[in-house]
Amino acid sequence: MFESLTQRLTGLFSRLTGGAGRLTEDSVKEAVREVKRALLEADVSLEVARTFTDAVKEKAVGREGMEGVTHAQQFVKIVHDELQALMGGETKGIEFDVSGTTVIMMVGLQGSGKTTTCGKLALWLRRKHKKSPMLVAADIQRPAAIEQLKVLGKSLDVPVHFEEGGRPPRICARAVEQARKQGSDVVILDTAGRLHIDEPLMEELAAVKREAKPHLVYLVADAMTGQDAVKSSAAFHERLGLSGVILTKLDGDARGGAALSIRQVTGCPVIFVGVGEKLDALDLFHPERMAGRILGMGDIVSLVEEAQDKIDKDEAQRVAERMFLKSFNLDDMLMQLEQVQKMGSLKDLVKKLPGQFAEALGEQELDDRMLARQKAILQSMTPFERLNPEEIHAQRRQRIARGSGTTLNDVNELLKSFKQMRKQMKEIKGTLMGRMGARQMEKRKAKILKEMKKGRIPGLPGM
Ligand SMILES: Nc1nc2c(ncn2[C@@H]2O[C@H](COP(=O)(O)OP(=O)(O)O)[C@@H](O)[C@H]2O)c(=O)[nH]1
Ligand SMILES: [Mg+2]
Repeated sequence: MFESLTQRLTGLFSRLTGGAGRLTEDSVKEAVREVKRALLEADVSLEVARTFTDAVKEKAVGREGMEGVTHAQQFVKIVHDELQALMGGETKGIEFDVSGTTVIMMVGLQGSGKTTTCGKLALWLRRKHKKSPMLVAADIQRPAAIEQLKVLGKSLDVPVHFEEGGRPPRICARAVEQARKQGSDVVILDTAGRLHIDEPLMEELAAVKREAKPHLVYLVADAMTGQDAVKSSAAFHERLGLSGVILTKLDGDARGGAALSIRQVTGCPVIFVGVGEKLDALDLFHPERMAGRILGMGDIVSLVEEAQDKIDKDEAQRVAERMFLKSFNLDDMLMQLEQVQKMGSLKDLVKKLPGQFAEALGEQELDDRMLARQKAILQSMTPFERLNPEEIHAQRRQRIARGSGTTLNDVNELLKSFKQMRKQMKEIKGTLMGRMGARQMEKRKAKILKEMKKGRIPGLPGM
């Protein structure tokens, strides 16, 4: 269904990937033009295509490079994410009514696949949600329509409510009553359609909505009709307030433009797609999967995601390094301790650190009680002492130990590790300023990590 779009974009991206790798403003321009052309070919309206490509362009131009990812691959990822957003972002599914009986009204033009989809939906609800649905024949203009639904109900073993004569709104309201009595938890109303939208049809549907009070109103639209499906969705939505759209016949040679534009144009999400004539050919609509299918480049998307992940980790590391650059005193140490405690147990905190830090620390070696002890020692110091650690001589240490309920040895240990940490931070600072190689940086970091492992607290990342 999205074949032409997929092929075009895939071709475009392979060309980009084969290039020098750098995505200049000019190459973005060209790529964006290609995307727009592909969208128009898929029968997306000019306006939607323009809005879409503008968003892509804005996100792509000036994007910084990532290690291990070409600019073309980044561009694919941007297009992917924008496609997903265009189609509504998340899979919506069905929300059932708390009353226990959910009434779903199906509307749509004649031949769109309404009646077939009523049957498919009944089957889907029974299979996925263990529901006992009831079908209601509300299309009474054509006797064949009632018969079609009856046959469908029989083949699925689903009860069908029908009445000879009478007004559709009353029939539907009575059916809902009946369903509540007999314990059908979903009622699906198969309403009449016309070849074109006209006022009498809209009047009738509005009356059904008023009297049967459906919880959900789904428009069934034929994807093969492309932009016409989008236009009729907008018209039905304006008049009836749709909960969502079911796009049928996506298995055919539909160019897929409708699936791309309906959300953008009507504000209504696509909920299901029909992908065949058989009764099990109904799927929830997954914008993300659809975006992946359109691009046919799932691997690239995950590759870029991984790279992004790595960048986030690098950022956390940079924050840690920035911490090391400060001139470090006991007040800082106390503040960090308090932050650690505020953030919950140290074990939880470690889980949030980049893998490298977490590994080096080793969960079992962390001791929250030690934190509490160190905090008590620091709090028993005077502000002067915390700012001037070298002034904390023997007598003061005794006092601090007494005041914090610890031993002299504990106080000595804390001051020793503080001094070590400060020394290392000075070294790191020198390293950074002297622009030493990455390997040496790694060594310093490993040393600090070793300190952390012993329960001493240099600047933890993210604080
Ligand atoms: N290929 C395909 N055909 C479908 C799909 N949904 C419905 N149809 C066919 O579309 C035609 C009209 O369907 P019907 O349910 O009678 O439409 P209604 O007039 O809206 O009730 C029938 O031949 C169906 O088999 C679909 O998802 N894929
Ligand atoms: Mg029908």
